[in-house]
Amino acid sequence: MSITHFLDLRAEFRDARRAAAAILPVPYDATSTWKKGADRGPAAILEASTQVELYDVESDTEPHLHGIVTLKPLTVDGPPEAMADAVQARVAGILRQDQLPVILGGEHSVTIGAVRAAAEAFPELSVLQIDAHADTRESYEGSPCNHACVMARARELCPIVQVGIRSLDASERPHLDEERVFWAHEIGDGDRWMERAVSLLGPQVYVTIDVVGFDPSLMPATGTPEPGGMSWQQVTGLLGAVAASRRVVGFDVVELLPQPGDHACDFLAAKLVHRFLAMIFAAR
Ligand SMILES: [Mn+2]
Repeated sequence: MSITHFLDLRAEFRDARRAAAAILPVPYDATSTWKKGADRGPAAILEASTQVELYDVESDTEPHLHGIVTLKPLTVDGPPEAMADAVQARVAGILRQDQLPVILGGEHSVTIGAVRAAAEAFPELSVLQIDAHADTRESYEGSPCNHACVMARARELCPIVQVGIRSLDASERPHLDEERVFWAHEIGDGDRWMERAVSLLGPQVYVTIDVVGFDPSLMPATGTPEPGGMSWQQVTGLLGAVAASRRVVGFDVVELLPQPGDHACDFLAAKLVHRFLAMIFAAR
């Protein structure tokens, strides 16, 4: 099976031995609750990435010059626990090679293994989540590794910061550290919330971006779109502030549910990966 390389890079820029970043597609969708299809997300992002300009305007850089390798998709036929173990092993391998892991979901549960690997490699890790849902249920539909439990698992390992949140179960709220939750309805246009969010993060940061964090006017292509979400400027502004002042040790983009006939959302997700890589490399 031929694979689509992120940004359709020429061989010299996707040499595994020299790449600074490794893209790991994880087309997994077993526990999603409503609309299925997040398993088609990674392929859609890679396909759209072939149309993203290599030059990043805002940073005035070309992130692909650092080398970006696209790995073979990690496919797991099994429960989310098995998938989390498989992702953890693959991400640990990427980190051992001193590469920045970029995981393309798949449903949000793919983050669990990646955070475990990052927490093992980086003792001062924090996790920044951009999402609409708190994802802090202790267990859901019989599994502690369900997509609705991602941040409950992450907060067992390290400090977390949650941004864009606007949907959760009443039972989750008492267990949230509200100092570290940036509700969508309280995020303004200024930078103050952003500075406070970044200040709560430790020196090493793993970032998980559930595309439902964006407003559905911008990103309708996700399983449970929630109105009142974040803008492109808010999300990339926050990511830029994190990249500039913290060491980003890995990130993921999850829960894209590609819609036939709509390529804008696929492109947004691909561009988001490219922009974040540009900001991370520019800060090094
Ligand atoms: Mn989520």
